[in-house]
Amino acid sequence: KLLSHAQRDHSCVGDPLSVTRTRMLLALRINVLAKGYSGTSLETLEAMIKAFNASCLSWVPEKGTVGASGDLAPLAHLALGLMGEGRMWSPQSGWADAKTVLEGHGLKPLQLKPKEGLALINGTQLITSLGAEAVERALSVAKQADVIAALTLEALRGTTKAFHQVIHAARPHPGQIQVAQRLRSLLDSEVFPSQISESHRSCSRVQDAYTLRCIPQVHGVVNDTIGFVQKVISTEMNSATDNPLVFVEFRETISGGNFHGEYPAKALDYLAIGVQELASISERRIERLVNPTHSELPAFLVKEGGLNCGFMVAHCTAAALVSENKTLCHPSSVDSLSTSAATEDHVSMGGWAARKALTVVEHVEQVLAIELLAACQALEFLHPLKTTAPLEKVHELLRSVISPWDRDRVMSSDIKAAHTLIKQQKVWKTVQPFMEEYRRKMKCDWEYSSSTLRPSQTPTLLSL
Ligand SMILES: *[C@@H]1O[C@H](CO)[C@@H](O)[C@H](O)[C@H]1NC(C)=O
Ligand SMILES: *[C@@H]1O[C@H](CO)[C@@H](O)[C@H](O)[C@H]1NC(C)=O
Ligand SMILES: CC(=O)N[C@H]1CO[C@H](CO)[C@@H](O)[C@@H]1O
Ligand SMILES: CC(=O)N[C@H]1CO[C@H](CO)[C@@H](O)[C@@H]1O
Repeated sequence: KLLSHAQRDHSCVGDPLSVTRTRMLLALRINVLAKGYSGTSLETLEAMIKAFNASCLSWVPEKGTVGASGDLAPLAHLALGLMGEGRMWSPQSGWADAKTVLEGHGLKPLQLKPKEGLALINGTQLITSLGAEAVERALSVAKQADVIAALTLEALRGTTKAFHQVIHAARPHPGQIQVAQRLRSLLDSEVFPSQISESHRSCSRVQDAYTLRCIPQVHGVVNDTIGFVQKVISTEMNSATDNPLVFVEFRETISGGNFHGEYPAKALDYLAIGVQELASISERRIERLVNPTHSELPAFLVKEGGLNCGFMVAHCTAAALVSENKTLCHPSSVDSLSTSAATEDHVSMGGWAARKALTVVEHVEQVLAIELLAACQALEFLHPLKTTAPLEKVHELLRSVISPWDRDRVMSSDIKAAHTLIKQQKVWKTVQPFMEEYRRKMKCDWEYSSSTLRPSQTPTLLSL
């Protein structure tokens, strides 16, 4: 009774989830029920799979879960559509009355049997479905951040000394080692000669500012953070998170607390905090690119500075996004408000953690898109000197969709186009074959770790 109440109570607010996100929500809910601990009938499960197969997707507002008794309100909306109530979307019908949409696909509305109401709505799938998207996009942007940072380093004529394997073997955090390897594979002039690097080989600079020198340390911990969060979210996605759980083998139904969202909530707060650092350090590199004192290039990367603002405003955009997302990194899971007349007296606020994490990841993509534009623009001023082969390819990739900044025009379409390249992982795909080539050539280097560090092996392989 309580359940049918919750299900029919339109207690969520806000914009509806996109249909792709609702589809993920439904997929994860099906995955939980398929584990067999929820006491649902096969018939109900199959009806849900049929709806999933036909992409019949309920109208689910995105706000309104405290992430403790599962994501009750959003999942109730998901169930409501499947029961033929409220609104529903399908590719054929668009948004329409749920019953009509189901019937249009030859599907019958769910008729819930005992316990099934609970089984449909008690679990952490909203947090987890949004969280999984945030993790996937974070994985993609983090790899590409290394490539974009390498471009900036070349454009600023930085040194690669700080990426030497022995430095990282002496502090062997896996992500740090990984990022340093990636940077070497993009910048090692022994394997991929760079005319730019050659042009300043004899300069007196010993070390660069932190935003260049410490890329492996800063991007490295982001890598490891994403790895940690990915593990938590994967476990969560493949768990029975409703309550009570039915154990057929013991003929027992036991009440527990698997619906509590603290695990994914904490992990997603941590994801936002981790990934945000990529934007934070990227914005500082953009500053170095547009500031002639640091770059020794034309101010704001444009000729005739009196007439053109160049990248001045794009830098402001990046700074604004970074600032917004700094606020969004305030952890939501440190909050808890008692609900359900003090029975559900500690909650995770994981729904907000997931939405925030996703927003931060999107913003990080946008800031890196601006750095990609600025770094490629900076390279224009170093022509005819060329950078390394892999980075030249990235420059070509960008130039295949965006022309150089000769004089002021509307920049938002450039940022959007660069953002699309990042979202489609094109920057990564462009350099991947070169990284593999490098890995083959430097087999020993790639497998270097602190345990194999011996004086005789030290800098023989590379003269970075
Ligand atoms: C759903 O689609 C999958 C993949 O096409 C298919 O194997 C499965 O039988 C379908 N399930 C139902 C219940 O229609
Ligand atoms: C879902 O989880 C919470 C925890 O048990 C529990 O209080 C409740 O019985 C379950 N169902 C609903 C509707 O809250
Ligand atoms: C996001 C990402 O690039 N993850 C990598 C972090 O580092 C580990 C260990 O080197 C890699 O296996 C991951 O692919
Ligand atoms: C609010 C906010 O939402 N911050 C920025 C961080 O990332 C999201 C995604 O763009 C952007 O929409 C915001 O602009």
